Amino acid sequence: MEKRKVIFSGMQPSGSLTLGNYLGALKNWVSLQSEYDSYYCVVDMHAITVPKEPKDLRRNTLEVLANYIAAGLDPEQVTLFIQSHVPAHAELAWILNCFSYYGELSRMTQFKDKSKKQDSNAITAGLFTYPVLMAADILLYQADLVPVGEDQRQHLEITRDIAQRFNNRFSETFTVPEAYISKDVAKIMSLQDPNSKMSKSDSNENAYILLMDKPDVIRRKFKRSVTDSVGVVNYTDEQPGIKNLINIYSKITNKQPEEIAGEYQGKGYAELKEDVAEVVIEELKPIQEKIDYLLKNKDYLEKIYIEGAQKAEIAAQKTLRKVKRKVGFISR
Ligand code: AQP
Repeated sequence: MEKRKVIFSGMQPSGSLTLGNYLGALKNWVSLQSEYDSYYCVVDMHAITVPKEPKDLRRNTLEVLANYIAAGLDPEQVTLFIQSHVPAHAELAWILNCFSYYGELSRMTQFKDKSKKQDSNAITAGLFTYPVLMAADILLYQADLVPVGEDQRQHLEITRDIAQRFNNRFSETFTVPEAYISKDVAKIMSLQDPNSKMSKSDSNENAYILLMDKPDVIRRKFKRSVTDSVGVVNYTDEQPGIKNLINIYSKITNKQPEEIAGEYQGKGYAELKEDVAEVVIEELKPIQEKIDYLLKNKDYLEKIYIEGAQKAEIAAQKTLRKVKRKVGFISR
């Protein structure tokens, strides 16, 4: 029997998941789960690269796991686990740090964006080497495909570079992974600044919709979303706020963006905002019911992440042993 291809991806519990995380990545994960051997991780070690309250991290970690399952990931089919439960991630990251360069890490857009938001004395080495930890996450499982949003493309490129460099220096060790980015609308933008992406760690909570937001909150956030003064609904880069609303509508209803724009000719922005809010509320309703249920059943979540880590550990150790041998570490 032909070996199934491997998928790895993860999200940071740097907050609760947003509509951007869901439409840009999680929905894809769900649609791929039956075809691939899949590992989906809650990357808590990435979440401490910027300051994070321990109690929030604990809460968000379980929330993200619950969000994964509620959105449709089936723990019977995929391996769901928490990154810090599999120490091989940290071990491989250290080794790969020694095969990654200051120059290439300095060029990472996410590092530049996130470090701008911190006091320069508060930018951690962890934030700088974040892409190396991400490379370790992916390469440990010999992933063929990594389903992510468009914003992560650059991190996937550096992962491929590091893998190729290691393979060339020693011998074939890592599978060189491909990014799997859904072709239609891979990036959802902030509702307050449609030129930057929607992020769960945005300091302005009106900038994002959380999967757990109540209907009234969703309506209010869309109502306040930043648009423009043109006054006509067009699907164009000149009107990024309106374009983003249409993209959200399109991603959920599967209607073409141009068709949606056509339906709003002669109508105001308020109507578009209200309708987008309603389709989002409908889409999230069954997910929210499931999240509520899961968060009240912590024993079940615990069972999932313990079993998931046991399975992940086996695959991760296999790669790590090979890597350690190749770099010249003595086994005990
Ligand atoms: N706005 C977005 N549109 C499309 N896809 C998105 N993703 C994130 N934001 C959008 C995708 O979701 C996954 C989550 O990745 P992550 O949690 O590891 O980090 P991130 O990309 O940095 O996500 P956030 O929400 O912006 O987190 P913070 O605020 O902590 O930085 C990835 O697949 C990403 O592409």
